[in-house]
Amino acid sequence: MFNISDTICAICTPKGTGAISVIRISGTESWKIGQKIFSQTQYPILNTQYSFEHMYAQHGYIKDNDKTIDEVIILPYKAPNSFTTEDTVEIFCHGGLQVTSQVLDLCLKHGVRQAKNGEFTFRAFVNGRIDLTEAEAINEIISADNEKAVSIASQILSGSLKDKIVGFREKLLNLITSIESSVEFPMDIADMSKEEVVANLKNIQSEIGELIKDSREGLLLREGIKVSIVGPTNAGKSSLLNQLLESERAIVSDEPGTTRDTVEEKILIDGWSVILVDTAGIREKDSASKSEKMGIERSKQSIQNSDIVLGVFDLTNKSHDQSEFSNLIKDKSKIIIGNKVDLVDTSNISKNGFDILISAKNGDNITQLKKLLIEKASSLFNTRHSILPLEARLAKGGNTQYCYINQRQKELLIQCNSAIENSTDLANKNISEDLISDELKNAISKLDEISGRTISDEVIKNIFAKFCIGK
Ligand SMILES: Nc1nc2c(ncn2[C@@H]2O[C@H](COP(=O)(O)OP(=O)(O)OP(=O)(O)O)[C@@H](O)[C@H]2O)c(=O)[nH]1
Ligand SMILES: [Mg+2]
Repeated sequence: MFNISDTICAICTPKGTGAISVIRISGTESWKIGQKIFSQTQYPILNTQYSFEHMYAQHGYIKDNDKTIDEVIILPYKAPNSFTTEDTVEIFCHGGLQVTSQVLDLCLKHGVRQAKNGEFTFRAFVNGRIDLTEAEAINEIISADNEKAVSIASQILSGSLKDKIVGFREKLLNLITSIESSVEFPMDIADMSKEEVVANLKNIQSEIGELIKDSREGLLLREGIKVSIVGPTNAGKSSLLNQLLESERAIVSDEPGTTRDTVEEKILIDGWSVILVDTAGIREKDSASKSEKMGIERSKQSIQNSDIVLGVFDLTNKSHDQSEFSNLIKDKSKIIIGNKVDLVDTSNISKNGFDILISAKNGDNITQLKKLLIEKASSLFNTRHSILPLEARLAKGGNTQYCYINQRQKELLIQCNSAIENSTDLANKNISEDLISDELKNAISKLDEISGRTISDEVIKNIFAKFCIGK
């Protein structure tokens, strides 16, 4: 797939102008090439003799023979103490498009190959510095668009998932050893009874089951919590969307039925990624036009697809009846909002049935609404671990680490658990130990695909293709 004996190089910083750009060279030839193209600044006072040293930054010039290309800082790393575990050189040059590509071209001229997407991380993986879960976490950190997604990925990068997978693997291997030795030495006292084997398998299965169950939460944190703004026409839904976004994103008008299609926007509230969906007002279909009816159908669909519903009602409109909506949103986590509080005398309003009274027009109580929304969002999570502060997590019997698996890992864990289930069935039916241990080996092979211990080139290619060049 990738030739790992070549020396490779790439620009590691984003394309464009900036204060500095970083060019990384990795492989056996990297120090030799670095030394060829770099000339150290002469410091007469220090009178130093220049040579490359691990993690010792030097100031100087990148030169193509006598022609100076740029003034730079160069930083060599000696194998195995680098990102890739190979000899590596990083050049910090000025961040112009032209100058950066000239430095890169000079490296290429000296026989280095341009790195492909994710090739540096791939080397860190094949050279055993990180496993595949950690490689995937690096890419997640780079692409994360909210604080929570970064925090999940950093936990995994620090080995939280790797440790779990290694733990499951060890337990399954021990069981295989125990089962196989009872076949080879049947007269010996088996170190585990059939009941014990089954109980152990059930434990592993349930630990894996927890990881699978919690993956939904990871998705909410990574991709954002879907919040639909629904209610009767003219209640102020689009005004609320605009108020939350702090921009005039949706059309607001006093004409009922203004919003026809759903309008979706992502915002960050307190480090949470929230996908807000403004919907068409729901009213009797008889009074709605054909396109509005289609919009109403979409609103209903949006309610089904959302994690939280904001039900908006106009406090000045007596016909805004919440009961009509109660069926539509009964199974949903929701906040019922009385809007246009600026137009009513609050002493005459019964707060009954409303969680909060706001003015979407002038922003009254919007900060409190955001707080309520975050409380609702937090309640979607398993209090045992997740995003709670460490102390709260420990108080609930959770642990210091949490990890949310991605879709690829989830599919493999489901397959792993079904192989464990099969082996439990076989054990319960007293079917041959060989078949039981074959199923357990199959379960281990799924764990090995997660960590990358054994995995097809095709899957590796797909994973690293998602990385950018230079990573
Ligand atoms: N005074 C006052 N007027 C508001 C408030 N919120 C919305 N309005 C007004 O109510 C009218 C309807 O507002 P929209 O935000 O378009 O209502 P909507 O629920 O999106 O309406 P549809 O898209 O037709 O379903 C507009 O004239 C807004 O200016 C509020 O809090 N106070
Ligand atoms: Mg609207």
